[in-house]
Amino acid sequence: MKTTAIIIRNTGSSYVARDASGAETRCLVKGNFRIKGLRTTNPVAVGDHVDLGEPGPDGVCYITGVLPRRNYIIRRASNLSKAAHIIAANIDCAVLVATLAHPTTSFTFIDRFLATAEAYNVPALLVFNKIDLLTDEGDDELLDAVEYLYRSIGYHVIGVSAATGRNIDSLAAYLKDKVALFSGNSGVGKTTLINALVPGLDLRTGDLSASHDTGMHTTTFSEMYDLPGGGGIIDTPGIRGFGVFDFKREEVSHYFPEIFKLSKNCRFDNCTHTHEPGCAVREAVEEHRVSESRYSSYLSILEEASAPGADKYRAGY
Ligand SMILES: Nc1nc2c(ncn2[C@@H]2O[C@H](COP(=O)(O)OP(=O)(O)O)[C@@H](O)[C@H]2O)c(=O)[nH]1
Ligand SMILES: [Mg+2]
Ligand SMILES: [Zn+2]
Repeated sequence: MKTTAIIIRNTGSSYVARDASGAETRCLVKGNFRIKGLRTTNPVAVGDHVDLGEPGPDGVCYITGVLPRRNYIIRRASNLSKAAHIIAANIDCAVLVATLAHPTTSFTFIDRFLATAEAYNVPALLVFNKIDLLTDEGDDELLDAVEYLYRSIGYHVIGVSAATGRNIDSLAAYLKDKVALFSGNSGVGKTTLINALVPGLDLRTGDLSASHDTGMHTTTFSEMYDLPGGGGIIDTPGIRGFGVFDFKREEVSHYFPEIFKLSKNCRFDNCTHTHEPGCAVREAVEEHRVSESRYSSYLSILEEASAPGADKYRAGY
């Protein structure tokens, strides 16, 4: 008999899958489930729906097939490698945990995350944590302005405090029945938030050793935690960003929704919104209808996309 299950943990050589009854089984990969055109170091990832064969005498099953993925997020297997590592598959929501202070998340980092989510076609959620620390003069206005900026573009934004519990209920309501991937710089409170959302979990927080690695060479593996009301959170310890997506120069503007909308009014079809006459985007930046920080994030991704060799990961998309 064949069983379908979801991969909830990847421990390197083996996986843990959970079936519809909630039973967890350790399993191994049999065969090769490569994504066409993409060299990956792992054939199966957390979030994958898989077919399992009969368990052997030791209780271990073989994964005999991977169901088609709705989407997946990858990172480079290592800095120098051309191979990719699949971080997670079948994600409903990409959550960026950011902070306006202690530490400060840069707008470039936020915008790069949002553009990457657009490129992967995964809905994004912006969570500003540690709002209990916004006590300086002007802090409330800053939070309001940032929430207004991203909401006006169409993103969902929630300000929370994992420490005091403020707005954790709205976050839990939003995440209900979704599979959400949590990303963000170390120290922003991802683990504390996951603990607040999954009662009884008690993961270790404030781990300084993890904050020193770049996420490129670590052997930490993704794991999915069940939300009590349905759905799950995928935590990717040691991975700060949210996958890699190598943007094609002419497509960068497609991943900035407010810029993309305006670009229809540019004089030239192939306007890069950098120097061309009759550019509706630059006009909107000058008139403060597009935020300068968003425009400068756009320019920085555009510049990177124009660098030689920028397209070497695109084959699999
Ligand atoms: N004041 C305050 N501190 C927080 C909050 N959330 C997390 N922290 C603290 O921030 C530090 C880093 O949290 P952690 O969850 O380990 O961050 P991670 O690296 O993103 O997983 C810890 O000392 C937490 O206690 C919050 O909402 N308010
Ligand atoms: Mg953590
Ligand atoms: Zn333009």
